[in-house]
Amino acid sequence: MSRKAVVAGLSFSAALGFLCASGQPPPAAGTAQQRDARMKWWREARFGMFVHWGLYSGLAGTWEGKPAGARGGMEWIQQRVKADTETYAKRAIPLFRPAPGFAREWARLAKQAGCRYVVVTSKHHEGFALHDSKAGDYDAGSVLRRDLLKEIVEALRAEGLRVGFYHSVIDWHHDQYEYARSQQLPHPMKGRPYPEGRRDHAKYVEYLHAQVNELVSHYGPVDILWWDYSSQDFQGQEAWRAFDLMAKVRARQPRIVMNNRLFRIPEAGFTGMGTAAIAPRLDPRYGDFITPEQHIPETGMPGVDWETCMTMNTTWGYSEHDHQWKSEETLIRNLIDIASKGGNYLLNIGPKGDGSVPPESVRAMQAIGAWMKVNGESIYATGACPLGKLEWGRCTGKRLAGGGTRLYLHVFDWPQDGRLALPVAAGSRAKARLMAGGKPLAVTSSGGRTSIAVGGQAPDRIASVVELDLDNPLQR
Ligand code: FHN
Repeated sequence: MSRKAVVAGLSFSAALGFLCASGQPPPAAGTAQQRDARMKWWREARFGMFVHWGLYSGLAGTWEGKPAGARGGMEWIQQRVKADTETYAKRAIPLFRPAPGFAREWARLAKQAGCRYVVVTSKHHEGFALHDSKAGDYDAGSVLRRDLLKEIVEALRAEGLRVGFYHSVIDWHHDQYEYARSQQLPHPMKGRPYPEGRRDHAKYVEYLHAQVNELVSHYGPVDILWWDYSSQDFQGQEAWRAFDLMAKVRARQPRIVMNNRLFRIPEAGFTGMGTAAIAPRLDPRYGDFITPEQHIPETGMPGVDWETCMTMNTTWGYSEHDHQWKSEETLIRNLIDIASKGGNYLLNIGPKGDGSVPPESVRAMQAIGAWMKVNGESIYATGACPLGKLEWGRCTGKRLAGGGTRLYLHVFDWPQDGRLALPVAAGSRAKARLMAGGKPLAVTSSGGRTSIAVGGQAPDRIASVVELDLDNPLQR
């Protein structure tokens, strides 16, 4: 453990002192109005790009010439092969060779896809940091003499994208991280004695706080901190001094949005350890949004901000063996389904060791972008569908000036008879049009049901959008 790490850590802690001596959750950061103001851009954004990129990307799911697995997270390859950090680093570092300009390719792709924000792994579980850190020596600055995170942030801002850092609190490199304190969190050395004989987790937590301080102090305005992840048996203030960490981050970045993964309790939106173990609740003292992973909740969660994160194949980090790509139809309909339930979609790419993006991911993001170019207004700044379940597709909505409602009807299954049925009375002055091209459509309403004459031909094979303006708030 280098001396500079302790010094860096202490200066950050001293700046704000010890905030939660009792370990009790501090009061929520700000009023509900202040939180709504902070969250406004995030709630309107609806669509972000996740990027998993680290030393594992150069290994590409291969270890000693063989696939380390056919599916699932290859960013976990160190744990899958049970490699100690020295062995892992020796094999992985020579394969991690970011090409000049890699970050501009990511930023252009995210923009082209219609993403409003990008969340990049500043450090994943392997412990290798992408920034030039003074708190340790397992980082891009120390190893590659580059600040890769600076290159990424500059490229994202050049495209007008919001910047998010995914930061792993789990660390498979640090020699003070006490992996034996959790039976549920993964570690390549789990079950084996500490190589050093004993460890002092408090020193790891100082290092964690020091590196996070670097991230929120030296890279300009940071829009999102995406923590990852805690367990029921090791979480929060005990594991990470979580309340202090959040308070320090908010002190440096008052407008930042943070997720719920410094904790793993029901009040923070978790019912257990599985990625689907989500509770539709969140006390703002534990974060700003909850994080369903690799699945879309059945229904929306009124009053709870949520974001589904998802891979395009089955792995977050790049694997040359994983060809189980989701179709463009699935990805576009996922985005629509999530928006119709009032959530955000954080869709992942896993660039290779040189930073290049797998062509399958490029094609998928470009297809989403082509759909969003025509129909993005039906996703951005919309709210959950007020109509309940619809057999033919989904819907999103927004309030119109003057008190009316605009519904965006996303038709997956185009009606054979050319008439789109809605289980609601649209009112006599309702107006409808096709989003693609703007062709006006006839609307008839009777007995609490509405029919829109959409014609025989669907404008889009994946999802066609019909815009329906109602003079007043929806009559159910
Ligand atoms: O273990 C990580 C995993 O590698 C990946 O980063 C996902 C993304 O949400 N988070 C953890 C699993 O929940």
